[in-house]
Amino acid sequence: MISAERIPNNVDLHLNKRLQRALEHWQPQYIQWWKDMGPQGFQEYHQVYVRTAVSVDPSGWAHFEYVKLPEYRWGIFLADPVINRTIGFGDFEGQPVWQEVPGEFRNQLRRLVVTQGDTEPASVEQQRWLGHRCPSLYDLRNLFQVNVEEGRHLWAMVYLLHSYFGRDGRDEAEELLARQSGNRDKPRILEAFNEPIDTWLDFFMFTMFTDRDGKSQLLSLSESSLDPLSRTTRFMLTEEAHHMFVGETGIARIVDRTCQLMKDEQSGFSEDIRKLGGIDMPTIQKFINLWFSLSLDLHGNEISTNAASYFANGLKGRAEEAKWEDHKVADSSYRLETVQDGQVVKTDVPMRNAMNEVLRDWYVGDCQAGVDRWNKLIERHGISDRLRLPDRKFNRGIGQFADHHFDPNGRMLSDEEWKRRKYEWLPAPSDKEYLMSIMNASIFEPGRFANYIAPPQRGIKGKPVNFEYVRTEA
Ligand code: BYC
Repeated sequence: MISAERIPNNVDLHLNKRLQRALEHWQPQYIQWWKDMGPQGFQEYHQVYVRTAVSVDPSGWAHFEYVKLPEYRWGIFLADPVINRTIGFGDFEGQPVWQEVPGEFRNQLRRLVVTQGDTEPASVEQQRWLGHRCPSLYDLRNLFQVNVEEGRHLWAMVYLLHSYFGRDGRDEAEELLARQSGNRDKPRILEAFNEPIDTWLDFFMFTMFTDRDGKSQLLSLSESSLDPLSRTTRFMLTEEAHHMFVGETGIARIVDRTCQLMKDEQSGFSEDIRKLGGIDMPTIQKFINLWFSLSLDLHGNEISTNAASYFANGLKGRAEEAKWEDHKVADSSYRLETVQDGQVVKTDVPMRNAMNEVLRDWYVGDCQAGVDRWNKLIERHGISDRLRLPDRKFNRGIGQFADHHFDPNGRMLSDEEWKRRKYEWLPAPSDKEYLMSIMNASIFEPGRFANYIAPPQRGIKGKPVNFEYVRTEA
């Protein structure tokens, strides 16, 4: 049933017959998709202590209750309008923002909305088996919270498709449920969203690094001249923050536990940690290398005419556009690395063509701040190991470096050396096997945590750490 009660919203859904009709058709398909492709084994008999957004103000936002996952109330929210908002960058700077899609930019905008929308269900699909290996009820609940919010982000993009893109938009909304992560014939659009997320180390790295690409992209879309896109993505950013919290603190808790085990062992050698059932630092580093490099790819090619045209037309800006001085960026250039004749060289390109790289700069800085916080924790334990981000050229599948190999220091390697050494830097099948062996069962006892991860410092919404965050029905 399509009702404001079932679908919390601030878009006057009760008055909008066209949107109601479109959703009446789409929503049952969505629920079917959620049951088939969402969290496996936790749909029928489990209740999860989740937050549901019921309005955009902080009080409506912090509404917590036990919910059966398929009964979650996925809503449609736009951040409050900015009165007299004008276009903030590009060739139309200073003109009023658009409340409808201009015909000449319809294809480009649809493509951006579809690409953004495609990542949301993809991530739910990637994570659908993790519940069976959860390290605690607290973590299980966080996984499901992230999943239902990714579902809501899909709703946000489907709202835009249904409301602003007519028949094509309705077709695209259906396609978003038809593509599947990792499916050979109908894969998800962006590559990182076809990678398996088999272990909780992958999950925390994904929410740290890939959700942070979500943050960069949503920040840049929230600058858009298309006001409904800007307002929708502005509200999504508030949810994204929680996903990155789950990732960053998840890794911090693993690192914390690893440090404790290193001290208990008194040898201080990370290599001994596996004997104690923990996750050694070199393994943590390999997963950083993997998920950081995959997420760098998500920013697109370093030199991109798509990016230039998105910027010129005001469709997609830079993160925190207001902090820049020049919003037209018509004449400046940007110096970046490329490969020419087998050598890495610095090249100047028109700044508009380098907008993907400019956003990547913002992203790398934000990731580095998180890694610094992990290193402070290790330092507090008095341990000398340090984690780091690999060079941007390492393990790239998209862009200027995709046809070459580099080590994490950015040194170019021959194909032969890469093949021989790649598992020094990336997870090897044996690393995955080890992780699966310590994650082979779920821990459902409130307050208990798997041996490889420390408990969090506090629970959720003032509840204790040993609260029953997921319960089976009485
Ligand atoms: N994989 O000029 P180029 C999130 C394609 S994550 C596969 O380099 P452009 C979330 C590209 O489509 C944020 N293909 O790229 C996180 C193009 O194809 P065509 C998601 C790729 O267009 C966690 C060709 O290569 N949001 O929210 O400047 C959980 C050359 O294009 C990839 C967005 O992505 C790739 N990685 O930039 C849940 C925002 N990269 O035209 C959710 C919307 C490029 O030759 N998307 N290609 O067929 C965009 O702004 C842009 O599409 C991109 C690419 C930044 C992704």
